[in-house]
Amino acid sequence: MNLDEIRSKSIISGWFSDRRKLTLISNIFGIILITCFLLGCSQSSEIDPSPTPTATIVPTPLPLPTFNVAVIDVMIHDSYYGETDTNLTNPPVWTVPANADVILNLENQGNLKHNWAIVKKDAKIPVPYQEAQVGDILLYGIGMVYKDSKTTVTFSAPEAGEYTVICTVSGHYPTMQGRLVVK
Ligand SMILES: [Cu+2]
Repeated sequence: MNLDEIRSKSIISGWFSDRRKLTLISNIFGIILITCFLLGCSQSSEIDPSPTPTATIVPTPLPLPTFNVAVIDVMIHDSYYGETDTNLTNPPVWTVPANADVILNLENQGNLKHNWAIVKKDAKIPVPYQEAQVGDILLYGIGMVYKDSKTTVTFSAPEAGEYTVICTVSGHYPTMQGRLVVK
């Protein structure tokens, strides 16, 4: 056996040896791949399709706007407020909160014109009251409500206290009156 034969034999045996190593490595790699695939499949089947959120967002409620509205409904007849002609001795009382926005609904079921006016506190009301005297003693007054008509007006409640309300049509006060109580 010459030198070249020895050299080629050792190369061939080395090549066979490398082939075995490669086969062994590829077998191990294949087993690892199959194991990973199986594990991956079994794990993926355990994934919850609807995961529970870890944090709950609680919305902060916005502050609600505050309203201070009062409604007064007044039925008007000739010539008194309410259902009975007893305003002089038993005037109707309408009560509203202080600082309220008052919605005043007036319905005239009479045949004459009437109105609804708040007299200033402690003002002296002439008896009988004449329409031309409108002005000085009045804190707030509406226009006329004519027969078979309705009107709605709004005003801000005056400061706390009790006020006399009159109809300013000549001769209707004192038989046509009421009280506005603000508290
Ligand atoms: Cu009147």
